[in-house]
Amino acid sequence: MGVIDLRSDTVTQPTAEMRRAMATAPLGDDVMGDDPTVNRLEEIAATRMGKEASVFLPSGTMGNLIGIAVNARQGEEVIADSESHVFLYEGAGAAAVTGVQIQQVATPAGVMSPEQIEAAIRPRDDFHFALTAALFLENTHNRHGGIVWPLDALQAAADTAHEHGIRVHLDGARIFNAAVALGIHVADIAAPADTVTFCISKGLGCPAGSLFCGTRESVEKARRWRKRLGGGMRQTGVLAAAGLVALDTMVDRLAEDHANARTLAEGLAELPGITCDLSRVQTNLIYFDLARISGAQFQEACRQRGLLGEAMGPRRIRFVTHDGIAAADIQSALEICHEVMSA
Ligand code: TLP
Repeated sequence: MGVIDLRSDTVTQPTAEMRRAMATAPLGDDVMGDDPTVNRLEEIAATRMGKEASVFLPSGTMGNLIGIAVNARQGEEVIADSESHVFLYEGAGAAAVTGVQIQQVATPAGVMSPEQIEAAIRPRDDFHFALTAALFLENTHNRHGGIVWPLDALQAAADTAHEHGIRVHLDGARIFNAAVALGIHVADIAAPADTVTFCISKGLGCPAGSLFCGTRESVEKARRWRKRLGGGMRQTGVLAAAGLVALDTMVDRLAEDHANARTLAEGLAELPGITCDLSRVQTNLIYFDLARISGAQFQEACRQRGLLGEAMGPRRIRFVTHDGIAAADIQSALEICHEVMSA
């Protein structure tokens, strides 16, 4: 029996069509601007996001770091959710590389209100404070359960920042999941933000890559930062080719991942010793809490039975659905979890 890997949507394998495109893509030296496949992906990504330009990056982490570097200067501050990826999971890049401080704002469910943003903005006329340069938002919000920002809340948050002369960066690692969940165009979600990054290496199934999108000026700055960070790659059309296929063929099918996640979450919520807030299961992530055993014990007991998940806290587990997971796998996963919780 094969392993059911629900650790992340980053474990997805490129599809046969991607592999064919990767094998035959026209290539060039992208640092010189010569890779036609990268250039095409950057053009299409920018259009999809409704922005002037975009630049292809190795990872979402670099995208967020560049989001900080482009939107804030050394000694300034950005506001971000206390559960955000940029704050928790990026090796303190903001502090270590850009000299920018992150002010954390705790939100009940991943959606920051205009009042919270206003309260977090530092007074400009008092030199005790760092200058607030940017607001970082995450959609879908990973640690808050893959929740989708309601569009009006996103707009209100960005409006509040802009009214105070503060820029907005959107970590849209899973922005296509948000668009599919809301049934709207992805550009409508990107619109309130000045800069946005999205990943092709997660639910869209590519081996690697993220795109940073914004005005031509922001993207030019981003290109300089990419080089500085050692992210200037050469014949990267091999990766961009997969991205082009992903944008054509892998977006609509995210609805399947969402349906599988829903089935899985509903089944988990019925198991003894498991609590799962179903209201937060809006896309392909499922977080749940364990009453009797630790996350590490649960993870190990599942692993021994061929089911992989991630412990995200002492008693918290995350499962992620993706292209490599079929409806039948969801039933098998539920049987394994039932067995583990009954043992
Ligand atoms: N998230 C990964 C882990 O790092 C936790 C995952 O498995 O979910 N923004 C968000 C919202 C993300 O979830 C991630 C990756 C990133 C940025 C970083 O992307 P990469 O992994 O390409 O650097």
